[in-house]
Amino acid sequence: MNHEYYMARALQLAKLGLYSTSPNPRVGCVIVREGVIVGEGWHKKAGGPHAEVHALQDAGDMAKGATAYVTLEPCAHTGRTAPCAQGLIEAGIAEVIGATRDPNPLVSGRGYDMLRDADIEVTEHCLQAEAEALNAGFMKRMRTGLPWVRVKLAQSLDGRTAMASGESQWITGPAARRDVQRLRARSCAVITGADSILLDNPAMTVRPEETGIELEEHLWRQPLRVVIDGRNRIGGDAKLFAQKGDVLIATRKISADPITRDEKLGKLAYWSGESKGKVDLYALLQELGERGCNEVLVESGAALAGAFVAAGLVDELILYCAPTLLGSNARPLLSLPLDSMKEQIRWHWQDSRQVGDDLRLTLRPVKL
Ligand code: AOF
Ligand code: ZN
Repeated sequence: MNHEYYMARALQLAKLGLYSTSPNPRVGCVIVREGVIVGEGWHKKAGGPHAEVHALQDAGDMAKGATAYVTLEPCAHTGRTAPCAQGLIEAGIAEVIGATRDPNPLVSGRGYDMLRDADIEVTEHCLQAEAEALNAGFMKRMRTGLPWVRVKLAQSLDGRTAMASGESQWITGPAARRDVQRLRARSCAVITGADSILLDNPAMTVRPEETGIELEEHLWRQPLRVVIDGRNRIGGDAKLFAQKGDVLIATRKISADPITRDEKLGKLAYWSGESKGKVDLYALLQELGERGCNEVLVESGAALAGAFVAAGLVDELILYCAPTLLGSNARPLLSLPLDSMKEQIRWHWQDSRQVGDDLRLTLRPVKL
C-alpha cells in the first residue's frame, strides 16, 4: 500500500474532530507495521491527549519499528500535554510520514527536527493540500493572527434575501438550515449584526439534535456569539442572552448603561473598536484570533455581510440558493454600492452541490 492510502485514513480520523478540537487543530494518526494498521488515534478536545498519544496507546508494543502517519507535524513543545515527537521516539517508531508542518511558532519544524535527530526517517507533504484544507482556520490564525472568515448567505433564484419589509422566513428549506447548523457547530464564533437581532431575534445557538452530527455528549460546545452593535441598540431581552453560551458585543464605544446578564448561562463581554465611524471589523477579527478562534461564521444581513466583503476580509462565501423568485422589490444579497465594471468583486467556484431543494455554492475570492 502507498503512503496516501494510510494518510487518507489518518485524515478521516482527524475529521472526527471537526466539531470539537478548537482552538486546537484537527489531527489524526495511524500506526502501520508490515502493511497492517496497528494503531489509530485522533485529537478530540483541547487539553486532552493529542492524536499520536491515542494511536501509540492503541498500538502498544506493536509501535516498535512501525511507521506513523500524522496529518500534522508532531508537536515538540510541552503544552497542556507532553511533546508528541518525544512520544513517537520513545515508542520506537522507525519512520514518520507527515502531511503538513505545524505553523504554531512553538512547533514549526522543530517536531520534524526532533524526529530526524533521533534517526527517524521523516517524509513530509503527503496529502498536504487535503490536510491544510481541514485546518484552514488554524493554519490562517497561526500565520496571520486572524481567523478563517466564512460568510453564509441565503438567496432566492433572483438574488434576493428578504422582502422589503425584512420578512425572510423561510427562503431555504430544512436541509439547508440543518447544513447551516453544521457550519455553526464547526465554528468558534458566529457573528451577526444588531439589525438581525432586532429583526429576527435569533438564538444563534447550535442545536445538536438538528445537526445530524454524532458526537459524545461532552464534546459539544457552543460557538461564541458575537453581535456587532456599533450604536448599542440591542436590549438585554434579546433571545440570544436567554440561551446557553458566551456572548461578545462588539461596539464603537461601550455604552454607559451596558447590558447585564445572568452569567449562569454564559459570559457577556464587551469589546470596542472604531474605524471610520463603524465598528472596526479587522480589529474585531484580530481580537477573535487572540481568543483562539480558528473559524468564524458571519450570519448577518446585507449591510454587515457587504462590509466584510468590501473590506476584503472574507475567505469563503457559502451561498444557499433557493428555487424561488422574490421579485424586484425584495432586498439584495449584499449592500455593496459599486458603479463600474472595474470595481466588480470576482470569486471562483470552490464547490457546488444540491442540499435538499436548494443549491449550496461555495466560493473563494479571486486573489489579485
Ligand atoms: C500534535 N498532535 O493531535 C495536536 C497538535 O495545548 P496543547 O498541549 O494541546 O498543544 C496545542 C498545540 O499542539 C496546537 O496549537 C498545535 O500546535 C499542536 N496540536 N499537535 O502533535 C495533535 N492537536
Ligand atoms: Zn502533540
